[in-house]
Amino acid sequence: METADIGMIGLAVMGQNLVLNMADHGYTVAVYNRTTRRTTEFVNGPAAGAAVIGTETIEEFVGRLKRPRQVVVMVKAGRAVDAVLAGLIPLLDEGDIVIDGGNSHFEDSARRVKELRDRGLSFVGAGISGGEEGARNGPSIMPGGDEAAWPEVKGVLQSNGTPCCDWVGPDGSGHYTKMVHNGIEYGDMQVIAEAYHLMRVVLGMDCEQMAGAFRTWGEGLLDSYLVNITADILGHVDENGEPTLERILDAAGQKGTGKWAVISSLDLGYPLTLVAEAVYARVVSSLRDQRFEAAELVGSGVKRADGLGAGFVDDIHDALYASKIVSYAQGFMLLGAAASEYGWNLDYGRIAQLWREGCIIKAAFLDDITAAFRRRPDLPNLILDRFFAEALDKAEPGWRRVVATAVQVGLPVPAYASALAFYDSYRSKRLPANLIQAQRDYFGAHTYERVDRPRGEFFHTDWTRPGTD
Ligand code: NBP
Repeated sequence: METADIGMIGLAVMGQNLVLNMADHGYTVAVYNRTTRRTTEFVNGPAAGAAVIGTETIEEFVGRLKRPRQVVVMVKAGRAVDAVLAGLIPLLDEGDIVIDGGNSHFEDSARRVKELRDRGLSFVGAGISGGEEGARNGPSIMPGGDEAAWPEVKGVLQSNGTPCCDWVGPDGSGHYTKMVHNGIEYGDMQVIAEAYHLMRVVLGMDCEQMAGAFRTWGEGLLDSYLVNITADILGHVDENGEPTLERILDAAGQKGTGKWAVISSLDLGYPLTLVAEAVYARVVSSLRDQRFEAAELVGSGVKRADGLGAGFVDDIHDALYASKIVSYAQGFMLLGAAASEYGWNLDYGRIAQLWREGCIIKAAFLDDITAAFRRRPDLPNLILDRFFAEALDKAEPGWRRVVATAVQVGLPVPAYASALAFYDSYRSKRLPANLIQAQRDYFGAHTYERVDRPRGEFFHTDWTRPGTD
């Protein structure tokens, strides 16, 4: 009976494409899906003629795998993964390896690493990005968990020929990195959407003109997958020759990984403000009926601004680029905070390279991030790197003009504005937090430190009796 090098559980869009990719690279893959019809259709359809073995039961599936077994699980994150593991684990033997390639929460992955280790098995939580196209032709893969498994699974995970898969670290660090990637993806999409909104409303550009602007940007500093697909989207016309984009309802969906990143940032006490704004912008967009009611009641003040020349398109470019730098600076800060909290030793320059190809946030810009971390591996924030400091300095005038103009005409730019607020806060020697401390001390005797005393000495004032400390 023919045996397989590796097994895949879960044959929805990601599982199917990963199987075809592995088969292209010389691996024989056994496949299993809860609903057998999906397996049959896949084996007789897209996988016909490929080295793919369809199985109908989990027992048959496990029996077809070479030992030590390697099983990739590609099902919906959460309970489905636990359900699959509950059926799979009792059939496995010591030394077998399970790779969860779905968008699992990093805490679930950390738990599963321990659970499988206790049973003599290895668990790898591997975040995979790139969607259907990436899965088929070479995704970005962020594996973490039981490091002993890495030499065993490295071959197949890196087989798609891209450098965008390397070991991240222990526990749930692979899925944490994927979560931050997804948060950054939310941010990248929002900063692009704000540029489109400004061009469309404030400058009155049509889709063809906007497509041209994005196409030009995609050849420069903003060279990235998302900017390039935005040019394609803007250039797409329907059967009547009308822009397809204009027909799409302006209410954005989400699956939750951006929210997870923001929750983690709050838990760790680190700012991820641009991603948070991007998540909330989707939420506000989805409140469409309320937006209409409010527009009727108080009016929608957005208007085209006069007197803005072609230079304003360059300003928008600079606002986008600067905001993107801030977003990545915050994302890498968060990775650093997680590494300290969970005891991971992460190579940030390498993580930037994992995102360089194969994933949704792939961009030339990631090479600059790798270079910054190669210059200083413990860089606390990209803004402290000379290259990015200079880039922000150069972009700042246009960035400010864009935010100021948007505020004046009433067009929301939450990502650009919050990024600018973070940039201004982060480089402030003095913030108004002294007043916040005084208020806290006034109403709650929370005490405060003083500028003229060493850190760690705490003072309390009786604020109702002037002249006392
Ligand atoms: P889905 O996330 O849509 O999940 C569908 C798969 O999960 C099917 O194979 C389904 O089996 C299986 N499944 C479910 Br639902 N509940 C199950 C259970 N209790 N036991 C066993 N199997 C169960 O698939 P996908 O879009 O291919 O994504 C797979 C993973 O990859 C997810 O974690 C996703 O977040 C992640 N991801 C997706 C993308 C993307 O672009 N789609 C990109 C990157 C990562 P059935 O056929 O019997 O219902």
